[in-house]
Amino acid sequence: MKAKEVIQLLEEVRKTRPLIHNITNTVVTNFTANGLLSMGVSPVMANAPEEAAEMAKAANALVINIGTLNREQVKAMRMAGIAANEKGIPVVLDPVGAGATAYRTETALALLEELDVALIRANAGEMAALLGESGTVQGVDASGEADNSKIAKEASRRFEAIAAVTGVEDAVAHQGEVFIVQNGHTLLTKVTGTGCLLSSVAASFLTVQHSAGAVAAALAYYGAAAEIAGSLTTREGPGSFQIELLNALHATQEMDLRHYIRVKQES
Ligand code: ATP
Ligand code: TZP
Ligand code: MG
Ligand code: MG
Repeated sequence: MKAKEVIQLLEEVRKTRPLIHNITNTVVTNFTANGLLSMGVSPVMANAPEEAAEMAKAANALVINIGTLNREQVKAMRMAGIAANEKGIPVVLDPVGAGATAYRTETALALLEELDVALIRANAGEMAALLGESGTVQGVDASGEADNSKIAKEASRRFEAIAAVTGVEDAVAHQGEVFIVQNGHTLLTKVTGTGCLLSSVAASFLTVQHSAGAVAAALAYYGAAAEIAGSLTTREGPGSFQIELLNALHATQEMDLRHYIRVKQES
């Protein structure tokens, strides 16, 4: 994938300024909202079953994140998901901690069964857990080495959705297409919520183009922003990196992306 394609999609996202409805966890709510604002889109968080469907109807994409789920929130996820499907906007599922407890795995699988999900974005351990493989999740983090491309292809087939498996290299698979995104920075693993924010960034790109390529572009833009932030803060560490990541999501323009984007396509 050429940097030009990433730039075009990013510019389109910024121009249309989509509203992203997030039903997300209590750890990352503020960081997700600030990250989306930084990149130039509008976030809204709405968790109550009383308003979830109405908010989804007003939005351009819905992100369902099971990081700190409870019964009421799951009810809201279902209602919002059904409303989003009716409206035809993309629904993104981030199955945080799937495999760590049965409740998380079962809830994620039930949502995949009930809703038309456009994108599942997870680390390798979570995605493997959804596929019925165990032993690769520690809390909300992936543990050990994994073949992200293989897992993404399998998940995409099984759940009939775009599947993005992130880690050192990210793999995005759908309908025979596989993108490998090589952008990123190790400090992303030292700040909580970087995966959750990424899921919402990917949802923003899906509002302008429903494709695996658009998801790969979102991941490349995000990874490039992380590299820019990392280059400014390697000596300072995760605290400064978190701030610089927001700055880079905001400031990253054509010239930066031309220099950084590394996306391969598998045949
Ligand atoms: P986890 O809960 O395991 O941290 P996550 O949901 O936070 O997973 P990650 O897999 O950490 O999601 O992906 C978030 C971002 O961090 C992605 O852009 C990914 O490419 C990047 N990333 C993750 N690990 C690394 C790494 N070791 N080196 C470079 N980039 C990484
Ligand atoms: N515990 C429950 S949700 C959450 C933690 C630490 C945040 C996970 O964020 P990410 O983006 O998956 O690292
Ligand atoms: Mg992470
Ligand atoms: Mg995560």
